[in-house]
Amino acid sequence: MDPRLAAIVRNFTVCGDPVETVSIDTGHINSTFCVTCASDGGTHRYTLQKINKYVFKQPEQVMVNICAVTEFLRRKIEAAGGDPARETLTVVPARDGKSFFVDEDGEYWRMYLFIDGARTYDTVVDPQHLYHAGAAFGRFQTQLADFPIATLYETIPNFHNTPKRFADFFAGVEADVCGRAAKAGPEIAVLKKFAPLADFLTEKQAGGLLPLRVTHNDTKYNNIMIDETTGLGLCVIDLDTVMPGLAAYDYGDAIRFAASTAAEDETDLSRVSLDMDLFQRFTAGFVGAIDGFLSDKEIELLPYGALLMTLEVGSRFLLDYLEGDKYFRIHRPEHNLERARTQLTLALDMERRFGEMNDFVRKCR
Ligand code: GN1
Ligand code: MG
Repeated sequence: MDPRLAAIVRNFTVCGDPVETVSIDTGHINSTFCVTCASDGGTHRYTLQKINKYVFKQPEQVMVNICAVTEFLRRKIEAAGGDPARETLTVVPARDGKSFFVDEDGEYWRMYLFIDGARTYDTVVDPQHLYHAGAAFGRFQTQLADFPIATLYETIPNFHNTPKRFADFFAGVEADVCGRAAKAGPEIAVLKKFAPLADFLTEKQAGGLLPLRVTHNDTKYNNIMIDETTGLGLCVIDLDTVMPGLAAYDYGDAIRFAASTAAEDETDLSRVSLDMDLFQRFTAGFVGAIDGFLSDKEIELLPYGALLMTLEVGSRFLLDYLEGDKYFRIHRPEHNLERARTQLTLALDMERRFGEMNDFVRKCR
């Protein structure tokens, strides 16, 4: 047991004393550990996270959002006869009553109850999970439909402001601070080709055609816990970026990650395309859960969310590569370039299949 981590754990209102920590390495941003504490009554598990301060400049605001959203969801789940301890995250307060602990280096830590009998997946092992994941992300939006949206902090300003992301990207290409742009010629060309589309949804939001909803904004497949017994989408996790946003972007971010035929960092690009079976399963689950809540226009434009989120994330990976890999955690030197390549390959495939995507969304109504 790492003594430094044990000391951090003891600052939270855990049951017993920490005996084991296991690092969970899947996210690109925060550092996450599963902690086991032992007491006379048995063992208790928790999820401990160090919040990445480079990414989240105001960790306290992140925690205000998370406490408010999980409290709100808890009441909704209870009213529906569900189990709030498993169907939403439960923040374990620090001993001083705060929702986080700041260590002597100024690092912010937070803790959740560990949810037993459920797990996340980085890749799809059972295609049926996709329907349930779609339903769970759709339900998440509907459960938060009457959340007081104006009380939410914008934890990362302009997080899904796609035209700004594109503008920042092209400014980064121009600056080329690490001299890496020459390595990314074809990828830069793809983003140039799609640049006129960048404001397609944000413009409609500004014009009043699309409303802002309380959205998750990071709907990767590994941010949903699947119940090991039922195979249903149990709990939506990673709530750092719950903010006002577009429904289509939550849908689209999930599609770009889960309905790809390959991992986000696959290096053999011939293996990267849109898996229409997985696309259809997720879409059916999502549209089934939000039908009657989202407007016809919001549903009609969902495929644009998939294409634009794929391009946006591609531009972010590539910009981070150009700027020296400061944002996304990397595991090999050109990891962000490789990630960008999969996203842009996938975007080109979505462009080819756009008609099919639209037809299927229409059929789900
Ligand atoms: C990051 O934290 P994680 O790994 O779930 C990122 C998302 C990207 C994603 C790409 C706060 O998500 O926006 O889509 O990587 N989160 C943040 O894999 O920037
Ligand atoms: Mg995240």
